[in-house]
Amino acid sequence: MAVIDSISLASKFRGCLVGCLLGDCLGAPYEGDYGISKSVLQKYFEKLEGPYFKSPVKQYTDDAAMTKCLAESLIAQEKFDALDIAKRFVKEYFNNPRHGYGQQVVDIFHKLRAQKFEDPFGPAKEQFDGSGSYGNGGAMRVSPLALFCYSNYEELVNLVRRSAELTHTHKQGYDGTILQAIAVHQSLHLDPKETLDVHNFSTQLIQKMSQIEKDCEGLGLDDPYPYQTQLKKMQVLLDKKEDTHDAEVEKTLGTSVAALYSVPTAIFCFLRACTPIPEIDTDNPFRRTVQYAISLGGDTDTIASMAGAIAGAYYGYGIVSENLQKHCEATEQFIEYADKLYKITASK
Ligand code: RVK
Ligand code: MG
Ligand code: MG
Repeated sequence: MAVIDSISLASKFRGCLVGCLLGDCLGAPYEGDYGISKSVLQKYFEKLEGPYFKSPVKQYTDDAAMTKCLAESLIAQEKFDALDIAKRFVKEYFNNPRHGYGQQVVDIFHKLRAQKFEDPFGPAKEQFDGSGSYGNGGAMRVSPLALFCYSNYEELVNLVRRSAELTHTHKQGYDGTILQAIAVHQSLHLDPKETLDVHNFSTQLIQKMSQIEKDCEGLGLDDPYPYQTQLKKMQVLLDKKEDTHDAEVEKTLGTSVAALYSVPTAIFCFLRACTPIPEIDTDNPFRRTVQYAISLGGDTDTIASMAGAIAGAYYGYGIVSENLQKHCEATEQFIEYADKLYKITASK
């Protein structure tokens, strides 16, 4: 297994899952807000970061709850087992239905339980009159699978799509999940001690998505390549000399629960935050990523969680402030998942 020169891969695995959890926990209080004041957010982070830990601990939402299910299944089965994952989603939901799940996805959990898991992929196909969900629920939970498939890109693409299809059968739903997983995967393979080539990172994503989106060629769709379109818009924003206003980011990339208007936004947050951002006062690019993602408003828990997972996979666990971690419910549990997934992946 390849080892990143200056940082251990085990640290990157931890960074990814802790980043995912932290973005969810810290972003959740702002979910659905718009025009969030940068100075209020600065104070929020300063208070959380210390120097001393002060309670309360922030609760996670559906994003981390479903990530947990996926991690636990991969660890228990040591393989991708769709039926086992579906059962864990359902059990987790009925144990704690108040985790702020997407409005429609809960129908699937009820149907899966009613049909006794006869066809784990069946109920998702019936969502939205058969068109399937294009929400970001597949993408928000995918990190453990990106870790599990560290050494096998082909397997990653195939398994990630199947993992999404348990709840999201709309092409934009599962392609957004694939894009998020590819972004995490690319981050895992890069050395954070070398300067991040932002343009190359996004160009590689566009190239990979051209393979994923090619099955819509010739179907007469308005835009058969929606993710490539969004990623190209993202590149234009990143290449701009002057600073991009938040309103322009929100208008161009989006901050909604739709995967198409949130996954590229999360990737943008990671890439933009590797250099300083006005009104975000921190030297720590991981914290900057999460703080910036929340500042854009809208689906803050999910965008911060996805951006946090990509950033954590790039920088590694050592960059994540201890006090920020202490403010998140289940940090220890997520570290344990990362370590177990690393062991499984390293032995494959
Ligand atoms: C609340 C029309 C569609 C659609 C389609 C819209 C949590 C619906 C997490 C739906 C995440 C919403 C988020 C979410 C994750 C999707 N036609 N509208 N074909 N497909 N929508 O229910 O797991 O926060 O308005 O499948 O993807 O923190 O209610 O759930 O932010 O997207 O929810 O889609 O949601 P769902 P999800
Ligand atoms: Mg949530
Ligand atoms: Mg959300």
